Amino acid sequence: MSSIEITLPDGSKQSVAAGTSPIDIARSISPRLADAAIVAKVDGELYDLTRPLEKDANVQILTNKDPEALVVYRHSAAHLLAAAVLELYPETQLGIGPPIDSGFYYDFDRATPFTPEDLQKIEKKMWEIQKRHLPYERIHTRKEEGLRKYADAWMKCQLIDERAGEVFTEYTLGPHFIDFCRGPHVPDTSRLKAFKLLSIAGAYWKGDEHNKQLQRIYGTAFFNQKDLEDYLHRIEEAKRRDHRRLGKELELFTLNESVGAGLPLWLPKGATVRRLLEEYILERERAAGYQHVYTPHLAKVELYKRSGHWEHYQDSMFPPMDLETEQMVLRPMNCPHHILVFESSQHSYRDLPVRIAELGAMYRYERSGVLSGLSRVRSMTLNDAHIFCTPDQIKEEFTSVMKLVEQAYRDLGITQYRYRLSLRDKADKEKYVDNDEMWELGERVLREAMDSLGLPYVEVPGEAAFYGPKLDIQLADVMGHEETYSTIQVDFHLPSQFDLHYVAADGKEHRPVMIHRAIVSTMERMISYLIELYAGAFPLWLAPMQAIVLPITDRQTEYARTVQKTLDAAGIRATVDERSEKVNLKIREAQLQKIPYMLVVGDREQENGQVAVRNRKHGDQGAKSLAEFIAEIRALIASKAVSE
Ligand code: TSB
Ligand code: ZN
Repeated sequence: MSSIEITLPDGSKQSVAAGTSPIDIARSISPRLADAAIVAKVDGELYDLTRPLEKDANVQILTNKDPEALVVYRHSAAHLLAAAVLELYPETQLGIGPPIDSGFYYDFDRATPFTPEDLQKIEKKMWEIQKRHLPYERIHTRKEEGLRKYADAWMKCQLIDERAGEVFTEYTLGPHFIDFCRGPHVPDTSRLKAFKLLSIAGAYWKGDEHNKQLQRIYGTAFFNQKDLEDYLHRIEEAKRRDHRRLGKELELFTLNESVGAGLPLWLPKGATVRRLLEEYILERERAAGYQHVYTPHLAKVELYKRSGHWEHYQDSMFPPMDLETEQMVLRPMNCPHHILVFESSQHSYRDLPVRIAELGAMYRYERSGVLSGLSRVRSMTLNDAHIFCTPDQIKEEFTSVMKLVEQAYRDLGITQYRYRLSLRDKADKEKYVDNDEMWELGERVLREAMDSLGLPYVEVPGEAAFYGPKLDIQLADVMGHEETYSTIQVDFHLPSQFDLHYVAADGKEHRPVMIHRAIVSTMERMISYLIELYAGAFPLWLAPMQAIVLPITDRQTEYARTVQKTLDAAGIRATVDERSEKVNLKIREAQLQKIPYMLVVGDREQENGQVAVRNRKHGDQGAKSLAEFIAEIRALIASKAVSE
């Protein structure tokens, strides 16, 4: 028998008989490795552990340490799901069943809808099959034979017809299951140690709404029970914190079909939180030397042709409105307007940096599939500013913007974030302005600024703005999904498009640099984050309602109103629950509304000018004079304490 040479990742070589499989090689290295092995990588391609090797190759054994192995593992779990479904409901036809980021799914065509009880039954059957140690067997089938064999299986036939070569591979699992599949898979079902079915949804065949609707069963799988439980816990937590749900429950915002997708309506309580955030950031900016302006939400198309938005950013813009003599367009960014503000007067080097700021409303045509509550919308208000400065002022400006960001995050209680240096994709001449020199300069400036602050960052190509690189600050939600919030962008392009200049010390005209920056992102995105961060229980200083007065009986209603008025006069947002309900019920409801302080007032409190204080987190705090309570809570508000 001929022999072949296997090269292992450490560079060592083995001579083995042709037809040896990766699992044999794993065994020869160590039995432990063979036990932990999930799949192999042969010359860069994923291989079943049992697939014979026919020629010299680089072989790597992947275990539960490799993310690529998890994908294979989940794909195998999807097959296990389908095998269980076929055993229970043999009339079912199979669609596709791939691994996905969060686990796997399988699409089924079956006249009777699956119920949640069916899901339990299927999962039980999966465990039964798992215990049978059934192998995932790879077989080769000729295309014509496949089409004949599967004449009754309409989806499989279509797939084979469209995708199969002369000969294609199939995988079997037990007597009932066989699927058109490229693989690879784990060697047998006993490898699958932790999985769970999660939900049932409708899905169109090939994602096309003109096609038949199938039933999609979602599940997830992990290498061990602990990882699975952590994940399930995170999903529960994500549901509990979901800002779309809490936004409704706490009456913060609403979305209405009559207005349109991605166009939120801020309800009074949400509007209060937003106004507090706006006032907060405006004050910080004012103190940091920003000048605030107001500019219109639309402009002539020509303005965006000049800026480059029309050429590079049109996909994200609403189409223009045709007027009699001109075309207007909703602005997707505020930069061109701020440039015109800068340009409205002459500037000498002594004026620089000029910092033009606005809570700027902007409109982006985000595709309907990506819209989500407040976090990705079509109408939004950005805490925006454009700094016009000399090249040697960039670093200092960058640093003070960073300080503003850090201060704001401290005050908002945001502690988990990552820095991303977002660069252009050099090959993409359509999305990014074509000017190598300018890009290299911008990137260098940002790198230097970050390095001198000693901050860690990851560089990601293809995420820059069309006009320049950005330093983005990324926050993750409970599921680990990251979005950009704060951003600082260096731009040499727009100043030249608008032929901006200032008079320098040498008496000549020089071109300023622009820094685009947003500290707390859009009000929409930041508030979606804060809702989830605090699960709706906003820190005292941001809470739409800070205290609620709860009279025990109608006898104290008058006193309760006086308490509320006194709080109001002290700048504390308070209300009275005047309903003739039991005080315990009122407390429960106030608790659900996540109001930081409940002030219970009965005869005794009324006589002594007191309130019995209950905190939403710590419960009963005892009776206090109203004046004492006010002094305490005002101190907490002023300190922007994030947990009272
Ligand atoms: C900072 N011209 C710059 C500005 O001067 C600009 O608009 N940059 S941006 O395109 O990156 O947008 C700024 C921030 O707005 C993003 O970092 C992101 O946090 C937020 N944002 C962008 N699109 C949306 C959206 N569809 N919904 C909610 N917030 C968004
Ligand atoms: Zn801008």
